Order: sequence, then C-alpha cells, then structure tokens
Amino acid sequence: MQLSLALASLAAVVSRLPQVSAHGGVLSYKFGSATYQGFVPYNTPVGQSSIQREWDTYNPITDPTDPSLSCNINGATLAEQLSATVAAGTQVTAYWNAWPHTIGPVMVYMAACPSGCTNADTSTLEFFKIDQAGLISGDLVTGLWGMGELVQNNNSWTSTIPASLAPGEYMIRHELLAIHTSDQPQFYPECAQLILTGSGTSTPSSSYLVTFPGAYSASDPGVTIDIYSNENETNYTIPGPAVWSG
Ligand SMILES: *[C@@H]1O[C@H](CO)[C@@H](O)[C@H](O)[C@H]1NC(C)=O
Ligand SMILES: *[C@@H]1O[C@H](CO)[C@@H](O)[C@H](O)[C@H]1NC(C)=O
Ligand SMILES: *[C@@H]1O[C@H](CO)[C@@H](O)[C@H](O)[C@H]1NC(C)=O
Ligand SMILES: [Cu+2]
Repeated sequence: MQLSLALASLAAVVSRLPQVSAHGGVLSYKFGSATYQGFVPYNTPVGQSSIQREWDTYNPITDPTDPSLSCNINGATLAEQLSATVAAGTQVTAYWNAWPHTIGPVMVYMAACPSGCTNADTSTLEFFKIDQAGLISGDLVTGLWGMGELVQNNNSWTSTIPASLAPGEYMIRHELLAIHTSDQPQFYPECAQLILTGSGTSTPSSSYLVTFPGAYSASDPGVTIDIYSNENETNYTIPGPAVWSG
C-alpha cells in the first residue's frame, strides 16, 4: 500500500518532468567574475531574492505579439528584487539549463529604466540589441546556429556590454528564438536588472529602440519560417533592430 502510494507520487512527478526539461530558461548570470543566481521557476517567489525578474514556466511564448514577450511570464518584480552593479564594457554570461534546441538565433537586448528598473513595467521599456547570432554557417536545417553554439558552449552565451554606454539603471534581456518546429516560433525571453557604472556618454538613437511586444510580427521572415521547406537556404534574417555596439 505504502509502496504503491510512493510509486504513484513518483509517477506524478516523473510525468511532469518531460514537459519541464523540453524547454527552459536562464538559471544564472556572470558579470565579470561575479555570479548571480536567477529566479527559481516552479517555486514560490516568496523569499526569493535575485537580480532576475520572476519567470514561472520553462515553456515558450509562441505569439510574437504576446503581452509577456518583454520579460516572460509573469516578469514581475520580486519583493526582494536585486540589481547587479556592473561597469560598462564588462562581459556578461547567461547560463541556461541543459538546452534542448539547436536551431534558431540568440539575441541580447538592454533597455534603460528612466524611473529605475524595480517596479518598471517592462512592456513600456525601449530595448536596444547589443548582441545577436543567427545562422552562422551552413543551411537552415543542418547548419550551425547561434543556439547551437550556445549548447556547445556549456549552454551559455557571453556578450559585452558596450563600453561607451552611459551609466544608469538597465534591464538586460536575453532571448532565444527556437524555430525547429515549422508550425510556430518559440520565444524564451529572460530579464535581469543591473546598475551600470562608468563614464560613457553614448545612448542608442531611436532607430535602434523597440518595445516588447512591438518589435516582432508574425510576418517577419525570421519569425514565421518553415526551415524544412527551405532546407537548402543559407540565409536567415534575424528579427528585431540592428545591433547597437556603442
Ligand atoms: C558551465 O555552466 C555551469 C552553470 O550551468 C557553471 O557552473 C560552470 O562553471 C560552467 N563551466 C564552465 C567550464 O564554464
Ligand atoms: C535540397 O537539395 C537537395 C540536394 O540537391 C535536394 O534533393 C532537395 O530536394 C532540396 N530541397 C528543397 C526543399 O529544395
Ligand atoms: C533568403 O533570401 C531569399 C532571397 O532574398 C529570400 O527570398 C528568402 O526569404 C530568404 N530566406 C530566409 C530564410 O530568410
Ligand atoms: Cu523546447
């Protein structure tokens, strides 16, 4: 009796695992040599203290105009929200779970928080892209993608915060766009707060700035795409604005 109960509860746990492990998100960050743990999804936010905004599911967002596209579901400010203090020009590494997908681009954005990032409504922030990698080599199906490079590199992605970027409070937004299914795109956005230091004076002009939702549409060639019916193509158009490098 006790054993069958234990087996039943084990089966209940195991049945939830495939869903969880099929996708994922950013679990931790490194800014320079400082490591920061991310929010722990599938756990209560009560008592969690992190530089990352809350995110509640490993599942992707599949609508490019979803209201949660800025900072995932639910993207809330934590009661014990932290921000990482980082100098402009620092390398930032985001570490994902054991990432299961290798087809699609990696994009990294930042946005100034004019009234501070804590409690900022992330759908109103104006994001600019600081880094991206789409189809690096080969064709759409068998080629090397940014996401494949991420998997090869310990499920991590390293970018440099533009050295000339003016100091202030910023949101940093890492995003994977998995396009291995031909029916719908899979967006995995993750946000963390930082306080940027330095003596830079540059900020991106309006042509580099986008909001989420707003930056993408279903008609973008890189968003709605059936790679399998274009398997021999070697070009891919990464969605969103051009990269601003300072
Ligand atoms: C690989 O990633 C994990 C975090 O997922 C990190 O703890 C570890 O230091 C990384 N290994 C290397 C060699 O960077
Ligand atoms: C891709 O190229 C291969 C080899 O030339 C060919 O057999 C295949 O039909 C092509 N695929 C498409 C979708 O055109
Ligand atoms: C590749 O380029 C061709 C010609 O410009 C275009 O028609 C096609 O949509 C592009 N493919 C992708 C996947 O962006
Ligand atoms: Cu997945």
